Amino acid sequence: TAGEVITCKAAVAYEPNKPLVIEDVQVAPPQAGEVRVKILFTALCHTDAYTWSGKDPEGLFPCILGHEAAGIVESVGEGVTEVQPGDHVIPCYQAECKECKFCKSGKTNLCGKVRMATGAGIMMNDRKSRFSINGKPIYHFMGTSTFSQYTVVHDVSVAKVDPQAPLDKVCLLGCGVPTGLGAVWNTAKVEPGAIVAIFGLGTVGLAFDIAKNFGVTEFVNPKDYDKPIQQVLVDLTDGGVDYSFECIGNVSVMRAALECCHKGWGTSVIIGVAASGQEISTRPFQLVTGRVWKGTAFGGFKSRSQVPWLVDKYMKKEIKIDEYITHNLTLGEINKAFDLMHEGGCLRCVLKM
Ligand code: NAD
Ligand code: AHE
Ligand code: ZN
Repeated sequence: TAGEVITCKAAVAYEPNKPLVIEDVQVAPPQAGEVRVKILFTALCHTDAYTWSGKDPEGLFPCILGHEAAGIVESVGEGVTEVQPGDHVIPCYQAECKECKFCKSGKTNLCGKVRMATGAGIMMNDRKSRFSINGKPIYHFMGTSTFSQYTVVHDVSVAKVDPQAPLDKVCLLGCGVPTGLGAVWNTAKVEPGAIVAIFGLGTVGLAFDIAKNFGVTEFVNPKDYDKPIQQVLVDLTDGGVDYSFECIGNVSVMRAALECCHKGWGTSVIIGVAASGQEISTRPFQLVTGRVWKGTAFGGFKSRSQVPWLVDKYMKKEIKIDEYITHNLTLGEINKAFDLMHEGGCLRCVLKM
């Protein structure tokens, strides 16, 4: 089928918040610098729900959402050298070209090469989509669009991984798990013994028993107190936490996460994605007195270089993935999977394509 249009099933978001529709979509062959991937498993991340909600300024409709997945290369376009048909891969919404100003800086994992295109739902080469239904284009999403049995990605947006790795598990290394791990290891650089506060135990620990398996020792419910949560935490920790992480996308919680940090050194990392128009605020005095406010995308990991390394770590049982997967459904059940996310009834749900 290389060089030919493939017709396959995909979940199409036609309008904000309207149920996704499973459609037969046409997926064009990969052009120069592009890779067509047969997606075998995809998980759902809250960011998919966020864009679907219509609050993402980069959200475009109709589109094919999805960015946490794993699959096998079906065919490659001209000039693609780093992957070939049959390779097992994880699509990477955060690209890594190794030659742009960002990649060469050594200071960030953000890559500039295809960012304009991935934000505009198109491919760099001809500024068009590779997805269509009866000739009508459907936008890409985050350069990945994994809610489709076949997708086309830029070659700088795909990581080749160990073919022995179970794709129904390592698909989570496309977003959620690296983001949490990297926020701790790369962005905050948390040291052993540090006091850490996590706001939003969603995928990373919704149920108390589950969070305990991940090493959480105390659970504080803001609703159990009259004082603001930042004050509660400062009192509980002799002046504040060493590190805090906001994993919700709520700007008032972001403020609390900064303000519960210890004077002089406490660092707060923003992971949650907040809607268009939302802004963060605090008294500048919070920063003057040594607190640090940071953010992270994909946990600061360089995607193509480090996703294969994370897969190897999982294979050596040095990082957990299985524990995050609470549900397994099929592509046809995708709306049910989003319902589960919104009801808070799951951590990650993996869909078999
Ligand atoms: P999730 O839905 O699994 O988890 C969110 C959790 O926050 C839920 O358990 C929810 O109950 C909890 N929550 C909501 N409001 C709360 C409040 N006021 N106080 C305390 N808890 C609250 O979502 P997820 O997939 O883990 O993603 C979390 C956030 O991180 C989202 O905003 C997502 O878009 C973002 N995200 C960012 C990156 C990045 O690279 N920066 C990567 C992945 C996800
Ligand atoms: N279009 C959104 C951007 C949302 C956002 O910040 N995305 C994160 C990844 S979330 C993954 O679940 C990210 O990588 N940001 C860096 C980038 O280049 O997009 C908005 O709100 O505008
Ligand atoms: Zn995500």
